[in-house]
Amino acid sequence: TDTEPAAPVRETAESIATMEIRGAATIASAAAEALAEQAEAAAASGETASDPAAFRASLRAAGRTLRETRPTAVSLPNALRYVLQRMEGETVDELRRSVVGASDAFVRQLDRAQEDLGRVGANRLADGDTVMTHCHSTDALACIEAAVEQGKSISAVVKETRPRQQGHITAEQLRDAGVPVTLIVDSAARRYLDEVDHVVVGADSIAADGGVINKIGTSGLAVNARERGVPIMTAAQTIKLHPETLTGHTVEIEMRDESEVIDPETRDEIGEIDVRNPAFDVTPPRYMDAIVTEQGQFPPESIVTLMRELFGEGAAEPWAE
Ligand code: RUB
Repeated sequence: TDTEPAAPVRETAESIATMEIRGAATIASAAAEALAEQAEAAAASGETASDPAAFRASLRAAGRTLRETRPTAVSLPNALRYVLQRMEGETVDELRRSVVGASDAFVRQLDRAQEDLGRVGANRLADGDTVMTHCHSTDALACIEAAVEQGKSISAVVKETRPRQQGHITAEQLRDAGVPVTLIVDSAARRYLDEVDHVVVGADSIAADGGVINKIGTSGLAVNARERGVPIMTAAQTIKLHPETLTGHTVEIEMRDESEVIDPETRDEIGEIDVRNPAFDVTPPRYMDAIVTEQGQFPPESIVTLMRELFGEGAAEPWAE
């Protein structure tokens, strides 16, 4: 019953795995778009064009290929779930239209949610504030950009975020938004917290207990921010809520290759050591002041109520064979 996904799906999956496409929201919309491309390809080719069951199987196979790219950002399976649960129809053409329609609707909702969330988060920022950022989060940037659009003057201290230096992307985007940026190495964060009014980060997943899963280093930053008395917020659309954690599952933390940490050319000179490269960590809810979503802001400990509302019936895996 398995079908090889069409080329655009394989390309998107490869780009997610290699982090050419990265960040939880961006991964989610790329995955939804890839399913629409699979639907178009399957409706136009060979056996699937005239066989609704084969068409459905090819969409599920595409879902599995996309699901297997990276494990931590729950926005990816949430995107696949959204689109595949709306796949319906008797004929291949009906099925195709339902998938393409659901994919479009998902991407539109994602954009709208980010805008709404930005306005909510901007309310936490005051004119003249300096914010500190970690990694590159489009949800976190939406809050800062909305504050700037409201006429507030905001400046930023941007952590470079080893090993992949996503902080450079954040620095560039903030600069483009007219925000004065100071770039620092990660280990300088505590020193500069004294000059900062707010820490703003994103999330790859939010657990039912309010734990925030985000780029490695977020939890240390949160502990330091608390110690310095600097408020810290997570900007995360509700597609970052991790449904399986409602029933006690933990979120898998991606371990990436050691070549991101240590240059393979000089690796041999150091000889026999272990290198570990976890991409994410968990910030306990007590170190996070607020989770900002498109549905308002929540103390982390109360996010479970919103999760039950949104995923009360549990999370099916519509991509399963
Ligand atoms: C990105 C990261 C971001 C979240 C949120 O990690 O940790 O903070 O994904 O981003 P990576 P967004 O670079 O390893 O993908 O708000 O854009 O969804």
